[in-house]
Parts: sequence; structure tokens; C-alpha cells
Amino acid sequence: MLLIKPDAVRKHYTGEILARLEKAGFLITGIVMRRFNRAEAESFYAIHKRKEFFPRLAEFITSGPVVAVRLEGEDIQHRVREFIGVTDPARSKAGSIRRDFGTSVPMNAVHASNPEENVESELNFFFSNK
Ligand code: 3AN
Repeated sequence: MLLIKPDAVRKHYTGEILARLEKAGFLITGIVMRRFNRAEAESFYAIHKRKEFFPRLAEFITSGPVVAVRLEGEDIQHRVREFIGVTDPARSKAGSIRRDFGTSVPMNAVHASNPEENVESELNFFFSNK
């Protein structure tokens, strides 16, 4: 699952990010737009709740709507994480989504579920009837 974050939605990048995914061959099988409240942000980012940066992350992720994108395909989470670039946009490879649309951490345009940690729970968060 990929999440388009509030910074990218606010800057009108939603359509372009979806287009890039499709052009790269990713198959989109679900899209949901929603705004997190604080409790939902804490639940979604439960693994980061104790980190020192959590208050800033929660403030940001609740600052406007996000767009959750369900993708399907073999090894999909590894492939999409490779495609979006690393957490810090400035260190992401040229042409990656975070490099082109992100401005900082946490304003890095998109999030992608970690295949080792939270794919199922994040999908369930947005798509109850998958
Ligand atoms: P990734 O999203 O690349 O897997 P993680 O898992 O290290 O990166 O971070 C999860 C979330 O926490 C990301 N959305 C990122 O923007 C945010 N984050 C990571 N480090 C910081 C930080 N120092 N300050 C604010 N937010 C952060």
C-alpha cells in the first residue's frame, strides 16, 4: 500500500503520482481519500509512537487528507519502496517520487508500507473489504 501524504495532496500532486505509478507498470486496485484524526494517526504510526519525532509526524499527517492507494503484484511492497526513494527526499535518487515531490522528512510526499512490518494492518486501515 502507498499513501500520498498531506503535503503532496495540498500541492496538487495526487494525479501526477498516480500517473507515475501506472506508467511504471504498477496496478492500482483501490483508492481511498481520508483525513486522519489524532487517534487514527497514533494507530497508523503505532510503531513510531515512542520516537522523539512522533509529535511532529502526527501533527503533519493530520494536517490534511491523505490518499491511500492499494497496489497489487508480485513482491509489490519491495518494488514500490524502491520506486519511491528513501525517507529523506534530498537523498532519494533522481526521478524518484520523494525526490521530485517531497521537501523534507516527514514531508516526503508518500509513505509505503514496510513488507516486514505493516502491510496487512495498513491495508485493513483503509480497505476493510479487500
Ligand atoms: P519510511 O517511510 O521510508 O519507511 P520510516 O519508517 O523510517 O521511513 O519513517 C516512518 C515515518 O516517520 C515516515 N513517514 C517519515 O516521514 C517519518 N519520520 C522519520 N524520521 C522522522 C523525523 N526525524 N522527523 C519527522 N518524521 C520522521
